[in-house]
Amino acid sequence: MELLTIGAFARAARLTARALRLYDETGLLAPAAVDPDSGYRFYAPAQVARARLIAGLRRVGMPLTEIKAVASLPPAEVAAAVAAYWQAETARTETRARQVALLLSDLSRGDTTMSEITMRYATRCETGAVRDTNQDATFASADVLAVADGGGGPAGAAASAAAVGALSGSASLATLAATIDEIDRAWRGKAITTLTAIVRQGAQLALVHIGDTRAYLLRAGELSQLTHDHTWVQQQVDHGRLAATEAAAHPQRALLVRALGGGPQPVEADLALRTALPGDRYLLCSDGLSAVVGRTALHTTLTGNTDPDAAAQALLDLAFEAGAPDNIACVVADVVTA
Ligand SMILES: [Mn+2]
Repeated sequence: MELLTIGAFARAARLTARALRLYDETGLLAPAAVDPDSGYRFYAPAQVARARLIAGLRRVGMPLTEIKAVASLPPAEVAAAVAAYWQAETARTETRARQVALLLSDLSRGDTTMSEITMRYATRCETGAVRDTNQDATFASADVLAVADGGGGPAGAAASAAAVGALSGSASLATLAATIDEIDRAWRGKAITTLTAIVRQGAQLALVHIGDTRAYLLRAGELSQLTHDHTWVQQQVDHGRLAATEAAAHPQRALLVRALGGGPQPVEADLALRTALPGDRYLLCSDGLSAVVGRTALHTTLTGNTDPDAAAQALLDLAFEAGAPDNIACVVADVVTA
């Protein structure tokens, strides 16, 4: 068998002489012979197939150690090994793509902590003890939390379901205003609904609010009400015409001054941008909870139940203890590190 010079072999294998020297040094492909005087490498024609395989694996980016393992397999097993390598590589790429997206999102808002966070959440949505139908709606995922309280006739239930449903899809901070506008126009003249929702992008939260559903934040042991009721009585309180205690007992306390579908003008939503901190707990609820369960009881219950599901259930139980005169919806969500 006639041996080939490194140059002739390189041409046959479509490789460079430099690559062949590297494969020799790393033990991937040893020459068939080395001239003891000149040090010239010589290859056997039968080595071309292995050299081409190594070159092909290098082109797809396989590390040298893996190439060594694949190239020493029986020829029948090589294809399956390459397929398995590519499957694993694709999964790694997808993971990296998600991490890059998170990193870019952190960088774009100047956040240097770059912690990955997520939400642990629980929801309750019940008709209560007095009403015949449930016109409240909830939705929760790691990225969207929402409660809505429909009204204005039998279509109220459909309106609240549509409002939380519109956010449940592909809600993003960029499209939030357009989504709100669409719901508002779709329901004008048909039914109205409140909406209090949080849309998360990384550690950035957008809180959007219309009506008398509420958002509360439990942070470092303190409970804050983040939303301002869009009710006629709250407006009277704001204008100094009514005391807060009178508002709570007022016969018109449920009268809304802003609601989705309320028209004729496009609705004005309150929007707040917040930062999600691990340890934060959000409560979103309808007036069926906040009107009958006082702030102190909310605070105690949220503090006393570590698990979101236990907290949501305890809040629901309190509403029932208070007679559950209205539909009750709540979402309890904890910000946690992923
Ligand atoms: Mn209600």
